[in-house]
Amino acid sequence: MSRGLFITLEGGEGAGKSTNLVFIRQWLHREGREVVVTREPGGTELGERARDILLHSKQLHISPESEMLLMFAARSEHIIKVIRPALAAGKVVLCDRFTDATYAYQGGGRGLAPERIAVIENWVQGELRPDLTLLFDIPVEAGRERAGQRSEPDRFEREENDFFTRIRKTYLDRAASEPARMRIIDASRSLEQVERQIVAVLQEFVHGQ
Ligand code: T5A
Repeated sequence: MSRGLFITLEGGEGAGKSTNLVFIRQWLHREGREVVVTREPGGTELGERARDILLHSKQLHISPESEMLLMFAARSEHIIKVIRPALAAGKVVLCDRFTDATYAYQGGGRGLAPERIAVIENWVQGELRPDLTLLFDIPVEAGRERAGQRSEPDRFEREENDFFTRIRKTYLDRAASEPARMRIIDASRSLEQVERQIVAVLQEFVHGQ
């Protein structure tokens, strides 16, 4: 049986995570891997309900602390019911956002100290960390323009550019401090060029296992 692999996709708004998730799933399938595609917040019934509160309760003021704890409550359920069982069965878990998003959004964006996030991370996740994280990086304005061409903005998408600039910086700082796990994809390029970068990283990673 293959070893389970935990791959996460991260990045600011409109960076192209959801678009490229399909491409990555297909690539892994061709490599003969069974893939579980999931997302955060979400991935379980509780997680999807928490997602609804977090993204769509536009009139509700949620403190940064409560926002972080709700993300981790959803994550705890997700880890117990979806992520750990799939990894134990030798599958690849491909997750649209995970804890790097908490450091970026609740840490960088909302101003919570990373040390406080780390306490909850260790408590909820134990030793579980992604094996590989693809960080889709794009300048804030360009990402927001792409995202804005779609539907009504959610609770996060209503924030100012400064909020997203801090998020981008936090992501890039984390990638610089963990270059083996977190690989930066230049998401401002054409879809074809983005796919080429993804394949280069996946080939190196999957064939290196
Ligand atoms: N959150 C999440 C936290 O605050 N803390 C946490 O701990 C977690 C887990 C989740 C929100 O929750 C927050 C972060 C988020 O605000 P989400 O829907 O998962 O929300 O995340 P979003 O970033 O809002 O998702 P988006 O759909 O906006 O971004 P994507 O998935 O990165 O972008 P995508 O693929 O939908 O692409 C956007 C548009 O660009 C086009 C696509 O066709 C699409 O129209 N596009 C391109 N166009 C040209 N060239 C390319 N290379 C393109 N790639 C994509």
